[in-house]
Amino acid sequence: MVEIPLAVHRRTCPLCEAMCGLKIHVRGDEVEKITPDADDVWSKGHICPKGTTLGALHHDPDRLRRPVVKQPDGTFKEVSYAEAYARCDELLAPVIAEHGIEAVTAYVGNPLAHAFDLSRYVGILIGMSGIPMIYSPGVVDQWPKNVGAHLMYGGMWKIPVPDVQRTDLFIAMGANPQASQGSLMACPDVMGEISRIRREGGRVVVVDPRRTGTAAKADEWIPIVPGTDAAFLMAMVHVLFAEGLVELGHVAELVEGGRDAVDALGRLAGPWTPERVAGATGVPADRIRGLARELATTRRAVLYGRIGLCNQEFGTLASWLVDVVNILTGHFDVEGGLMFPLPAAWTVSDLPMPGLEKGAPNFGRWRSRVRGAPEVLGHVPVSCLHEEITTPGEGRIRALFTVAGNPVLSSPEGDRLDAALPRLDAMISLDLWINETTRHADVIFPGFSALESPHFDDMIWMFAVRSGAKFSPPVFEPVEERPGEWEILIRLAGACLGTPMADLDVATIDDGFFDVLAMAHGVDGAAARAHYTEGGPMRLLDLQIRSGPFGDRYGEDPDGLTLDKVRSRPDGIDLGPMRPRLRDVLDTESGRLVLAPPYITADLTRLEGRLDRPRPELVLVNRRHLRSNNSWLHNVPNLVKGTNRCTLLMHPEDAAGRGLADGDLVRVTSQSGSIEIPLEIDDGIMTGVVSTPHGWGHGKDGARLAVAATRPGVNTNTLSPGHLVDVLSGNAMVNGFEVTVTPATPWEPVSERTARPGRTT
Ligand SMILES: Nc1nc2c(c(=O)[nH]1)N[C@H]1C(S)=C(S)[C@@H](COP(=O)(O)OP(=O)(O)OC[C@H]3O[C@@H](n4cnc5c(=O)[nH]c(N)nc54)[C@H](O)[C@@H]3O)O[C@H]1N2
Ligand SMILES: Nc1nc2c(c(=O)[nH]1)N[C@H]1C(S)=C(S)[C@@H](COP(=O)(O)OP(=O)(O)OC[C@H]3O[C@@H](n4cnc5c(=O)[nH]c(N)nc54)[C@H](O)[C@@H]3O)O[C@H]1N2
Ligand code: SF4
Ligand SMILES: [Mo]
Repeated sequence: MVEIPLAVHRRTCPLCEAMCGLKIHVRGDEVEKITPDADDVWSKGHICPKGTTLGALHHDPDRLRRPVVKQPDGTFKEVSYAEAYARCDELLAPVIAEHGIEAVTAYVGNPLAHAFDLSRYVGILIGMSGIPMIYSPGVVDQWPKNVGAHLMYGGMWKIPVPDVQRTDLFIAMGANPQASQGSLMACPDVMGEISRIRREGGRVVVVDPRRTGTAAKADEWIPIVPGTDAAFLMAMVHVLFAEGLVELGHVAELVEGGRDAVDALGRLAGPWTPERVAGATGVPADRIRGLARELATTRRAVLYGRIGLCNQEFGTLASWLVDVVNILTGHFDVEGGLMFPLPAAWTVSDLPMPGLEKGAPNFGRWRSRVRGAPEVLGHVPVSCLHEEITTPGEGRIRALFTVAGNPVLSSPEGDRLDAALPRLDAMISLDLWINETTRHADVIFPGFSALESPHFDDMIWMFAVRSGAKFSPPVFEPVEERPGEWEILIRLAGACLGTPMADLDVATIDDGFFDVLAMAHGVDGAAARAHYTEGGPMRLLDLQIRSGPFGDRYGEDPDGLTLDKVRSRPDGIDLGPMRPRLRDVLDTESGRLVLAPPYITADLTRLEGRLDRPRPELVLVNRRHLRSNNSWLHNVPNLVKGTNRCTLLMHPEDAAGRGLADGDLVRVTSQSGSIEIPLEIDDGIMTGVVSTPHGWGHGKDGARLAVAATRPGVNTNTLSPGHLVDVLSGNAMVNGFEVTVTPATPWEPVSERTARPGRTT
């Protein structure tokens, strides 16, 4: 027998911001194993359990390989692309003819940030089709940071990141890199950096209602009452001014309004003494003072805030204050502090959003039809989507595109969206699986598996602690010749304009898109196109690299980067650590940093109201786990085996007070809904706080996720009240809302200890 030779491919894992280099060991068509690539210039051998599952994802029999169309009996049938296109035309035409493009919207999900074809070409779907607005999980994630960046630095994606590799004091609030591997802070092996900081005599502090995996490896855990971080940080600002610790360094000369603006902020912080906030935050006044002093007097130090500070009642205030505290203590735009990364390939997201190019917050330019929610940076809360589908009247949403998303599980009130989706006249999805959301689609177009796709991280380098570039060619050719998702996106845009999908001249539109993006970066598109024999995402990526900050500008700088050069270095190219570049970054109307945008500081009045509000007996916060990725890795046997991770964490005192025991099935109820979930007693969570993971709630009829269905878990977003948002950004407050916990269904023995899958009601 002839032995099939082993091939080892090097590529970057697309699953999270750590961008780990992997070695894919392939024999024939089979992935034998996946190991870390120790030579990867960026990750140097770091990897997590998810990275080793790209083979399982590729081989997953449930993964779609061909388009599917919903049949009258509700099942899906595999069809040719031509048939799928025809069905889309048939579905979209009457909706648009009768109700206009206003009746069409799209939901674009998280994997876009990791997939350069999707994220770039979704711009065509949105821009060309005339769809007036779209929905995304950005408002259950980082919208507060976008608002702050827009107002302070003049661009919603100008988000500074902690230089964690060169700092000696790392204070993390509302972030758990032990699970998430870092967020809006792309760094390989954040936990390794945390060990390094401590080994070298520095300190790591975690401010979180839960003693997370990160807190367990830190020097100190400061428990904080959910939703009170802004008050905690205002008190830190107070201390900095009161004790003469304000020192902005070189940033001082770039602040709009200069010293007066800084002084005005000091006056604003006057009433916010640590004593005043101690009760509400649960953090002793001395500890707030101590931390402010420590941050101010440590030369290389940084305060980092992430999703726990965004997905909460005062998301924008809290996120803004993280930047402010770093700025006031001289830890901004300097080594070891908060800095602005420099990606080698610019991204589409750095283009100004129409209508928001510069100037004052022209938010609230329109409102959602049903709830009247004001638009912020083009978005309204994603929880509006279900009512926009179900509420009759002019402007009702009748057709929906979903691109790489699962809003039934990931959006607040996802259960209501689940009930609303069957009311659509047309639903067309791009996804690799029939998930809880796409099961409602009329047509699903499959993407390629990660191992069938070329890869270059799109937005992630915008948040990377070092500049660099890595390109991974596909490991496998797709079994059949089929169009990339970018092409489907273009064809769908055409269909919205009345051109049958099959007839659309994709190449011409692609050329036009290329030219527009080239022009925005000072390149003559037509001349640049002469360099290529083929269009599509690879051509665009080359443009982005060549006209980027390290690029060769099509020959002007022969030493500059091109995609070919990046490709010739399969272990990646390191382009060095972050450098101070605030002056280049600032793009506000005055060209200066706006320290205290009035739009944001106006919300301090609301925060004051929070201080005296009685604390509910129990509030809910969310968590992530290393072996999970939002909603979509639960079909991988290796990632879901072992103990059930979809549990409610509760402090032993809270459990005892309710007569609950570990493993009991409990009912959690909020003002929005209720779920049943097994209880896990844990002294690592504050009293008065319980925690659930999101992304569970599988096992729904019609979804095709056989493994996930055996361990479905429950959907925590059934509990998330859609109307609870951070008012400045519209970002969902999925953390810190009140819940009650009682024994579940009385007809079941509550003391039974087996972890049972939960149920949604
Ligand atoms: N309660 C609560 N809710 C939350 C959060 C929370 O902390 N708490 N977190 C929020 C956050 S931060 C996020 S980002 C969202 C995530 O919300 P979503 O983006 O809606 O959900 P995902 O689970 O990431 O679903 C991604 C889908 O994309 C598909 N996919 C993967 N790769 C590709 C590809 O290459 N092409 C295509 N077409 N599809 C692909 C997967 O199969 C999966 O179905 O959830 C949010 N929801
Ligand atoms: N393994 C894994 N990795 C992931 C993901 C995943 O699902 N699984 N998702 C990816 C995505 S899309 C994102 S956006 C990132 C998110 O990455 P992170 O921001 O690190 O998110 P989490 O791990 O959820 O940690 C959030 C922490 O905030 C705490 N928290 C909740 N409410 C509050 C509060 O009011 N104040 C404070 N101070 N803390 C609070 C929670 O207890 C939790 O420990 O992770 C990414 N990486
Ligand atoms: S940490 Fe895990 S999921 Fe993230 S890039 Fe690395 S291997 Fe992939
Ligand atoms: Mo996210």
